[in-house]
Amino acid sequence: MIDVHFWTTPNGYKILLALEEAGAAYRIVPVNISEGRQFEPDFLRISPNGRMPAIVDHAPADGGEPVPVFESGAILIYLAEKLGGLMPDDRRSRKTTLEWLMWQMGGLGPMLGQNHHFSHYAPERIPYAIERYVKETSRLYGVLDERLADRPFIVGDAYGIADMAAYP
Ligand SMILES: N[C@@H](CCC(=O)N[C@@H](CS)C(=O)NCC(=O)O)C(=O)O
Repeated sequence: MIDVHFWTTPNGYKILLALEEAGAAYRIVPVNISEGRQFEPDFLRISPNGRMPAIVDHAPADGGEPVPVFESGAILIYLAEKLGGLMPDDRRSRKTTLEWLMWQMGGLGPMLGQNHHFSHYAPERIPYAIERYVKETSRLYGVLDERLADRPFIVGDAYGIADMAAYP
């Protein structure tokens, strides 16, 4: 059984997409981030950065102690390696999957996060920040559009963890 420490955010949904796609058994452990549950000591032992999602694999492949994993990209790779079928096996396609997963983790996710923050939640309106992140969001969407112009999925012809990271 895999515990998914989850709240209803794009990073959280990445993990549910992977588990559902693989048909894996999992249990949701809610982490209500608007109540600050991500800073509770029990959760910080699993996810030291105080952010969800995180998982705990209670049946790891080596039969040892439960395995905690934090950071959605690391969780997707862990699940792909454990469950199979979520990432291509050949080295070249695997390399491409990791490139696009890192692109999402380092670019698309954080930049859209900043965009939404400055456009919708910031206590004061800062035109420079709004313009910067709206422009960067637009550029990143352009990169993704270009990538998907002639293929159904980000890597090859199979739905995989790069798509699961980018979609939410
Ligand atoms: N790089 C992290 C980002 C996780 C993240 O930002 N999680 C947000 C929700 S989507 C969170 O826990 N926010 C709580 C807070 O900001 O205190 C990942 O991909 O797992």
